[in-house]
Amino acid sequence: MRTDVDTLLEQHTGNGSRIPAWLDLPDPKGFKPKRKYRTIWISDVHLGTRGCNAALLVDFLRSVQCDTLYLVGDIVDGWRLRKGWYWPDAHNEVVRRILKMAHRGTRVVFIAGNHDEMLRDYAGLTFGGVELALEAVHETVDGRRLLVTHGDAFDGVVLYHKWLAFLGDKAYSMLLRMNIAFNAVRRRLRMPYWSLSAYMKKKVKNAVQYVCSYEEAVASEAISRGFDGVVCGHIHCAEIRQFGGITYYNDGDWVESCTALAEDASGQIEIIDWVAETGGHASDTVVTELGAAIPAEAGA
Ligand SMILES: [Mn+2]
Repeated sequence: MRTDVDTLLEQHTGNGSRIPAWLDLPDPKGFKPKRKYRTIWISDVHLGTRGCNAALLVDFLRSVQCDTLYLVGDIVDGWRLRKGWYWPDAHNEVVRRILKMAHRGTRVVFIAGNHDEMLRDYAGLTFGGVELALEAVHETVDGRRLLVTHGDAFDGVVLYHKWLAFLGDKAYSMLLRMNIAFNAVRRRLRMPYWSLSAYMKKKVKNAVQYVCSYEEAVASEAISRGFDGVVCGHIHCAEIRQFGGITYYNDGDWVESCTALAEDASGQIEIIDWVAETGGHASDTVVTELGAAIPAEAGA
């Protein structure tokens, strides 16, 4: 099926240039001056799933500017896509925005997670300005060395042996589906996004215990390897915590909580909660890099 976006893309790509012309188009109108950061970390976007909050993520990425952007794994959900293709235009818009940031000089490092493990074979290569890697070492402006890793490798060493064993994989998928349906109703009632699943996770005692032992496992790895800190994702739980001499950072996710980590010019790292900052009023439409408005979800 042809869409308006296809037509626009043709107008902007069929000119024989070596790269797509949309990379050089100015940003769509209506976006505020960008907040400047040295570094931004995001993970667990899960493109290719219904749970992905692509509209909020595009809004966030358009609102910031950074020297380095780390994509800390599970950006594309290969596990979901293997079961059947699901790729609304809004998910393309996330990809396009990231490529545009790379084109404009942001260093983009993509660390493969477990849901996009198929990309691990390509570690060491660069696609469209995006460097693929298994892990990375980030040096903050104040000279601290941070290990950047998705963090799924630590599932096995924690108490419950498997992430979300407290509910079981099926029950967790069901909870995420409930979260999508719940928020679809809230949107219709013009109520802001509110994560049911993130709320449940904070309330279930075993989940809280799991998160704690996971954080400890990741932190002890960073200590044994001589780092000053570690940045990871994977458990969809944004956090900054001190373990002895090292700092544990988790950038959260864009399925449940819509959070990122950002380092400012002085080396301070903070959690950005995009639902809290924007009121969670996700738009039904996403403005594309070409200026067209498209539905935020497939079939919306
Ligand atoms: Mn993961």
